Parts: sequence; structure tokens; C-alpha cells
Amino acid sequence: MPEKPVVFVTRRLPGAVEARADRDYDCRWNETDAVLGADDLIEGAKGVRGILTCSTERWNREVIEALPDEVEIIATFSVGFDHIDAAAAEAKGIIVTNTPDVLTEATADIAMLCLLGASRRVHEAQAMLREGRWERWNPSELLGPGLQGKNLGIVGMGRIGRAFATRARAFGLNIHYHNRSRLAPEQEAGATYHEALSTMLPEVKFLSLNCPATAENADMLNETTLGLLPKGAVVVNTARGALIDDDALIAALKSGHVAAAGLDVFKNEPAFDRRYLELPNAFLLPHIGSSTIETRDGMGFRCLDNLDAHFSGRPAPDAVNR
Ligand code: 8YV
Repeated sequence: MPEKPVVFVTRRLPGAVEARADRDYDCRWNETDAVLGADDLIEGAKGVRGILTCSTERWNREVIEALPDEVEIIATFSVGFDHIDAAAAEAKGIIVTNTPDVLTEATADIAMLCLLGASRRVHEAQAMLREGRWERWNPSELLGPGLQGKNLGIVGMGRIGRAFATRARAFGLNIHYHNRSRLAPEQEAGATYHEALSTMLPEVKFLSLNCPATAENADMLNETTLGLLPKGAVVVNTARGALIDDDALIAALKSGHVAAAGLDVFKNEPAFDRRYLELPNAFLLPHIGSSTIETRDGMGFRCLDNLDAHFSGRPAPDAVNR
């Protein structure tokens, strides 16, 4: 029997994923499941050929450059890979892989939940119920905007953006989108393309961020861009917190320029901006976009598929830096 490759796994994973990892690899587990800092990541990578990590660990340039030369591949248990300096990894000859496809539907479901939760004032409604303030049904209480016939703007029409558009169409929304490039007609499915974000924003009552975070689009939703939305718009973010300037969104939620926000992701999560907790018109979730049983297994298996391919001499199918 050839020796199993040694793999450093930085977080505890679903049982079926751990079982397969243990079967096929000599796994070095982070038994405490604590989120590891730079020194622990570098230490844990000593003597390993592969790393299986999550978006909780930050593989910046300094960490990548300090990794031992034996590290060949970093497989992240996430579709987003903004927590890994993929260019630095490439320069060091380390392949980085992610987990596309398997979390598309689950994340699009949560985007729909955020859109409905924010527009239908679910946070306020739940608080009223749970705090014993529901005295009588009231014809003009807890009203929010309906979806039928309104325009939804989607920033980022990749897999998740398109899956969200499919759901939103079923709720009667007209789809507008801003993307690096225009989609083919069969993918566009009648949606209106905006080459510039600035032309889309005034047109849409609902806005959803579904693009990856890059150095270029940090704080893309800021005082200026939020100001282009019509008064009473609803903002949804299930992509990355880095896309939103929190000061600007919080000010817009307070003034009512933005009627409500549905947020599953935050800058610096889990140390998110606590001011959101004070806002009744913020529907907040702790980054559960991909949290179905099937999806989390699928993400883990996809990481292992990539490690398997690499260690059997084939190209890793989800390499993002090759
Ligand atoms: C993951 C995500 O659950 O895959 C992503 O990019 O944002 C999440 O849905 C998380 O990142 C796990 O590492």
C-alpha cells in the first residue's frame, strides 16, 4: 500500500466528510476546532502535502510565503476564496481549489429568505410575537413592499446569481443585473443587463449582492451607490461583507432611504458591526447560506475530489489559480 498523503485539516467537518478524509488521507486534525491564526497555520502545515481549510482561516501572502515547500495544494471548503492569496500561492507553486456548484441552490434559497425576511419585516414581527407585544391583529401594522411586478437588481450573475434569479422570477420580480460581461440569451432569460452599476441602481426596488469579493469591488455599496437606489429600496447580501460600507448602509437604514436589509454575511464576521443589532429593519443571519446537510457534505466531498485528483496525478478540477 502506498503511503497516504498527509493532509492538514484546519476545522472539524461533517461526519461523512471526516470519515472519507480519514479513509484516504493521513489527516492532521485541528482537534480543538478553534479558528487558527497565522502561526498555527504555518506550524500545522509542517510535513504536509495538502491542506483542507475553511473561509475562517486567513491565508494571506505572509502565511503563504512562510509555508513549507512540501505543501502542494490548498482545498478550501467554500466557493469564495478571498481568504486565500491565490496569486501568492501560485507564485509558490501551490494549487488552490474551491467548491463551486454544490452550494449554489442552498445559497440562492437563503438570498430569497433574506429578501422576504427584510421586505416582510420578519425581525420586527418575530420580536413582537416573542416579546408578548402581539395584542391584536392590525390592518396597517408591519407592512412591507410586495414583490409582484417590481424590479430586482442582481450584482453578479454567476451560478448563485442565476439560481436566485430563477427563484425571484417565480415571485413575480423583473430581473435586472450587473455583471462583468453580458450573459448569453439562454442564461439571461429575459433579464435586463446593465454594464454599469450606476445605471441599474435607480431602476431597482430590491438589490442583491451575489458576486465574489475582490480588491476592486470593496465597499461597492457605499454612500454614493446607496444614494442611487430609490427611496425605500431593500438590500440583500449573501455574498461577502467586504462589498458593503457598513457606515453608509447603517445610515441609510436609519434614515429610511433603505427600507430594510437582509444580511447573511458581514465584514469581519463574526465580529460584525454590532450597530446592526439595534436596527429593527435589519434581518440578520450568521452566514448560513450553504448550511444544508446535503450542501455541507457536498462541499467536503468536492474538496476531497480535488485532493484525490491532485494526488493521483490528475489536474484538480476546481483549481482557481492554474
Ligand atoms: C461557506 C461561503 O459556508 O462557500 C462560501 O464561499 O461563503 C459559505 O457559504 C463558508 O465559507 C465555509 O467555509
